Amino acid sequence: MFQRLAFLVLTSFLAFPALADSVSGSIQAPVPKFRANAIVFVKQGPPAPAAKKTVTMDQKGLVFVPRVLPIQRDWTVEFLNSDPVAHNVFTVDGEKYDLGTWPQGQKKAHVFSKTGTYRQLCRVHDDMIAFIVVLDTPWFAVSDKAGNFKLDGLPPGNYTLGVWHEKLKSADVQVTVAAGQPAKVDIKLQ
Ligand SMILES: [Cu+2]
Repeated sequence: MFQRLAFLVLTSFLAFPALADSVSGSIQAPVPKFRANAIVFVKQGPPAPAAKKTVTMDQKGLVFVPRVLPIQRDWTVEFLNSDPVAHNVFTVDGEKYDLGTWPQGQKKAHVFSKTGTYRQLCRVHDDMIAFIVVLDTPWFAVSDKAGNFKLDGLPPGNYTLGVWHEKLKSADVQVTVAAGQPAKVDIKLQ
C-alpha cells in the first residue's frame, strides 16, 4: 500500500512539472580569479516572495567569511568573531555603522533596511574587507571558483538579471524561464 502511494506521488510529480525553475550559467572574466564571487541576481522579473532571514558573516583566520554576501532588504546579518583576537565591524557606506569591537565567540547583529553595497571593514585589522550587497530580491547566487552559479526557485517569466562584482563592471542579462525548462546563460564581465 505504501509503495503504491509512493509510486502515485512520483508519477504525478513527473506529469506536472514544478512551477518554479532555475537559471544556471557561468561567469567569464578577464582574469580567471575574478570568475569567483560575482553576485547574479534578479533585477526585474515576476513578483518575489518577501522573506526575512538571518544570515551570518564570520571573522575567521583574520578574514571575513564569506567575502561576498548578498542578502534581501530587511534581512539581519549576525557578525560572528571566531578568532582568538578581537575584531571590529564598521562601514562607511549607506547608513554607516560601527558595531564596536568584540572577542571570540560573540556576535552582533545589524538589520539592513536599504539596498546598496556595504563594504565591511575592521578597525583592528586594516586589510580586512568584505562586501554585503543588499538587494530587492530573494533570488540571487554567488559564483564559485570556476565561475558557475545557479538561481533556484524562479517562477516562469522574463527576467533581467543583474551581475555585481567587486572589481568588474556591472552587467545586465535578459533571460526567459519556462516551466520545466531550466535556463542557461553565460555572462562575460569586463
Ligand atoms: Cu579584525
